[in-house]
Amino acid sequence: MKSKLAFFCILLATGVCSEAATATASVRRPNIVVILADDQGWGDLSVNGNSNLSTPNIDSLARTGAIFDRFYVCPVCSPTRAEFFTGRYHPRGGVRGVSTGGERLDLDERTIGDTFKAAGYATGAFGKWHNGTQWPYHPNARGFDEYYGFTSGHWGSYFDPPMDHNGKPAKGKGYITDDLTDHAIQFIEKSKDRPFFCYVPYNTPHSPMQVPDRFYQKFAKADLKKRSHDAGQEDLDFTRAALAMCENIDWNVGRILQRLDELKLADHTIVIYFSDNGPNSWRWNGGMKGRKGSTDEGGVRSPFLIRWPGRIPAGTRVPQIAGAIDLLPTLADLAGISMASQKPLDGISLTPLLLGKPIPGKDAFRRVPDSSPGPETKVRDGVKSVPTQIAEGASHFFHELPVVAARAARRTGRREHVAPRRGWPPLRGVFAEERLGEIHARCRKLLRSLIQSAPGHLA
Ligand SMILES: [Ca+2]
Repeated sequence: MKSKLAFFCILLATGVCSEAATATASVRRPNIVVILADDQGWGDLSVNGNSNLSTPNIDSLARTGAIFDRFYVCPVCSPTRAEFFTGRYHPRGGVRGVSTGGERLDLDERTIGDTFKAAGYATGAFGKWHNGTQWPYHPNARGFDEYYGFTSGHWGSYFDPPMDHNGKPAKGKGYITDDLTDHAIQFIEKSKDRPFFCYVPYNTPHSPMQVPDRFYQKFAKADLKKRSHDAGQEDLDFTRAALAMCENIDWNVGRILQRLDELKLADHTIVIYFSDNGPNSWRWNGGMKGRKGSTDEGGVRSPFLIRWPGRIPAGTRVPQIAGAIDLLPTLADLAGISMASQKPLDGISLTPLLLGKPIPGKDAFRRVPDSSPGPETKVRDGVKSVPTQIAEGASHFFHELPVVAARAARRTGRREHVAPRRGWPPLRGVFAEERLGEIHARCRKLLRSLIQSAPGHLA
């Protein structure tokens, strides 16, 4: 009897083991490739209507996956990257600018690299980092096993430049985006037998406007049909170089997609493409007001394309508003993994939109880092949900809070002043901290009261 029981147990155990093995095999996580351009505007792609250039490889992501009409990022580099990394508005993580330490992401924040690394992914980043240079802000300390690129906000030369390879000096080879792509492809090749997260933050068409001749030749004397809505402000030579750099990016995106095909990884890989802010010059951008550095539409609206063959229906067009804060929750959701951070998120998973289902009230909240409140502060679309979010505890919106609170009060017909008209900002020193706390407490109290008394306005 004992031997029969033992035999049964062995069979059971074997069955359980094989089931577990099957389950493991069947739930293989998708690979992720995130390609981020630097200073490329919404209008710098042929898929968005720019007939000055041709970007067939990037455009193909829309044809074989989804394209978003209204995807929002920040007006400048580091804040967008911080929001992509954390799924949280950039001030929460201490990112308030692009230099003098304002670009550093607080060390108690966990990045998207941390999340995917904790889930067993091989993680690599290849390009411009711009969220802190020295350890422990270095990419290798923020969830990325491998890093090749430069950690500052811009670089002086794009041909054979000095580079950082896992914290050690290295010599770049050839044109920088080609070199970054070579390293990204090598990472994909060596990681192909396990799930990988490959982040490719290109540093073009950010200045200096250097591009290989073979890409520039097409534009050197080109008669550009699509011009900035204010043609007098456009520097055509700058535009020509930017367009050539965008075609170079497209060529490199094509190399990545082709290698995924050759390795038979395309069907198991989610590919994302977006930019970190609006265009870095006046050039055609769909007639939108504003450019890089501005919270106007042209400064913060980015291309966004995502492909996952067989999962996201080909040719999907998403009209709803979305932003870089949504990418961490979206990718974690699509991959079926948990997030490394327990901090509250500002972004939400876009999975329902990608699968053709609507999601309720979505907002985007944008400001220029280090700017004063007032005309620069923009709250679009789901404006209703922003006061709720702030009332519930976001404490970093120092300057915006009184603006948002007063605006919310006006919408419900109440005239309330929550901050002094003069002396705000700046408030400095210990006294200022006390005043900030007092003012914020008043704002939160007002917002909570508005939410309770007028839920239709502030749901
Ligand atoms: Ca940028």
